[in-house]
Amino acid sequence: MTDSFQLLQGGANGPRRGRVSTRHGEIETPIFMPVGTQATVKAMTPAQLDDVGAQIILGNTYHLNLRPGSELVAQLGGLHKFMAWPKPILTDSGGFQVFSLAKLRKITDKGIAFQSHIDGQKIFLGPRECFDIQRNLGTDIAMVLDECPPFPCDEKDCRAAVDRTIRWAREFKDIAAGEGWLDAGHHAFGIVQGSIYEDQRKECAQALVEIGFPGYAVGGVSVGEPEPEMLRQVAASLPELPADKPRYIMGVGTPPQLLKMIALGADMFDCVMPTRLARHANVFTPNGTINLRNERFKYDPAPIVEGLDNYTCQHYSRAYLRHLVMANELLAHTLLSLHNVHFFLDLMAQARAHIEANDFESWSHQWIETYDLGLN
Ligand code: PRF
Repeated sequence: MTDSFQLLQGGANGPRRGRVSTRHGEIETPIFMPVGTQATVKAMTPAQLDDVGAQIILGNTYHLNLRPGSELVAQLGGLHKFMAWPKPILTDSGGFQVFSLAKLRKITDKGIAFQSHIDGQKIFLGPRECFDIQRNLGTDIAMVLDECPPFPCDEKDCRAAVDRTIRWAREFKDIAAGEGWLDAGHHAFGIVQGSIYEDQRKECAQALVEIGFPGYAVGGVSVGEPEPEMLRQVAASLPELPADKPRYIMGVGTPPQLLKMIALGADMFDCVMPTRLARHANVFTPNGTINLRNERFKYDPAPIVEGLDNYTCQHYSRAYLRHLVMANELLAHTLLSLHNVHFFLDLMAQARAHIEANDFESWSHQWIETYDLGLN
């Protein structure tokens, strides 16, 4: 296994600067990863993603396996070529999506049997299937199959989910290592589960570290628990993970949550929030979100964010963007998604710069205060 993460600044706790090396290039951390579930970041072209500074995007094992199928993607040259995105791709393992989308699930120690939410087809996803799909896709960073318990979840059920998560992680690693896939420069990340039980999270993290992965994720957060609980679980999980490996918090979060987790030592994030909110006319500003359907933007000549260097803010008024939204024009999705994704990526670029300047804490405190005040 090649040395694929450089910790450039910081340590096991507190904000860190790092660099992840993959087969398709390097990623500067902390970083936000736009979500491209179905081999597309909704409403954006790869050229636009590149333009707003995306370094890595997410794909989904569950969706791409159902449609168009991972063998088809492999035959057409892999996911990077298929979707014309030449930079790094991370794929989620599918377990989490089975729980939120599929019908008639049955979990055993071997894996998850379920019915497709698209056509009812019966499918089985175990560590072997999960690996094969991600290998076919040609992903740079694969996620191990895990079981994310729902919130709330009692201690006993959580224990069973954690045990299976560790078991599947071990099997996944053995398969990936056995096939020379890790030696070829691909990554596989273990996922810490444990719901709100800090002792279980610690145990899970320690077991994963013993198995040994090129990176680790914290899963099972932002599943309906209050924010202080989420931060407590991230804070309980991260110190158990090696300082010299990247840490990814799955499926979060709001801009202030990202900054709070960076302060705890997190490196990578993904969330549908910027693209999903954009499709509902909600856009991000340093003073919180605004909804462009609001009448008060009807004659507003200002860009969404004054001086922000993205195509949308450089060319269009809130009044024009509001018009596109009200007329149900498709371009609204593209222009608003482009802005929101850029806003998240720009926030990460600012975070990296302030970590380097050793003033992350004061900057981030001030940033969050301004955002939460919401004086739009
Ligand atoms: N596991 C996986 N993917 C995920 C999650 C998880 O726990 C979450 C929870 N926030 C989002 N995506 N494999």
